[in-house]
Amino acid sequence: MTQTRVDVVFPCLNEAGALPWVLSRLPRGYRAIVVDNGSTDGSADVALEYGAVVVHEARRGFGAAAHAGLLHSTAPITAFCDADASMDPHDLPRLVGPIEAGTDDLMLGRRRPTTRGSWPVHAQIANTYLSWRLRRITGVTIHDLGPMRAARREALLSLDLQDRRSGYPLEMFLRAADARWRIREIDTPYAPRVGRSKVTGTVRGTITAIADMSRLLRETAS
Ligand SMILES: Nc1nc2c(ncn2[C@@H]2O[C@H](COP(=O)(O)OP(=O)(O)O)[C@@H](O)[C@H]2O)c(=O)[nH]1
Ligand SMILES: [Mg+2]
Repeated sequence: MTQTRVDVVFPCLNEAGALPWVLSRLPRGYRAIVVDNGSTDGSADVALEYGAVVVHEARRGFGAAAHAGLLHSTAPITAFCDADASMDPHDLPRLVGPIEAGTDDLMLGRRRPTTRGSWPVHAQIANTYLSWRLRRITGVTIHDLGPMRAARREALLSLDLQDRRSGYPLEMFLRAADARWRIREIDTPYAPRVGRSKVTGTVRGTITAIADMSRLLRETAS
């Protein structure tokens, strides 16, 4: 049996249509941990069928799911990826390589839309503005705060992340920058998702994301 070098956490809320493609594209030595947040479309069964470990998280929220996945991971490196087929797990080794080599501590995938429909314009503008603020606050050169990431599991746990909603990716970045981690982003293709968006494609999701991130930024600035 191949040893698991990397656990890949997939927060999942009703992604049954996307999971077969996503899970069949995991590189060898990578194990999928699908964190199901009460899906009603059979996502958990599909995930099991495609060989993933399934974790059930009762508490709703992207951060609750992502963190539950981190707590369940056991491999030296934990990666994160959306379960909506917008990002390709084949790209993960380019993020994981520098972590395994010890040349970087947190690798981020900068989303590069493959077609015009990949990314709602309001989300792109919000991300560009957020990244500009983060460059000013932290001095780290980033242009996107995307969901595809990789870092060492124990290092991630030591950040003691508290957010359990949409601020989780931002809090991870801020705590890591604060701890003087070597943070680097590389380009990753971003395709139109399969199925319906839960966050930036909905008014409610967008408002929650802005509220969560603004609070974290206020706390950091003060
Ligand atoms: N477990 C869990 N996953 C979520 C939740 N909200 C979104 N997701 C998942 O997080 C990922 C990103 O959400 P998505 O709807 O694609 O957001 P978008 O990319 O901003 O449109 C997807 O894999 C979703 O299934 C949630 O509340 N709980
Ligand atoms: Mg998405």
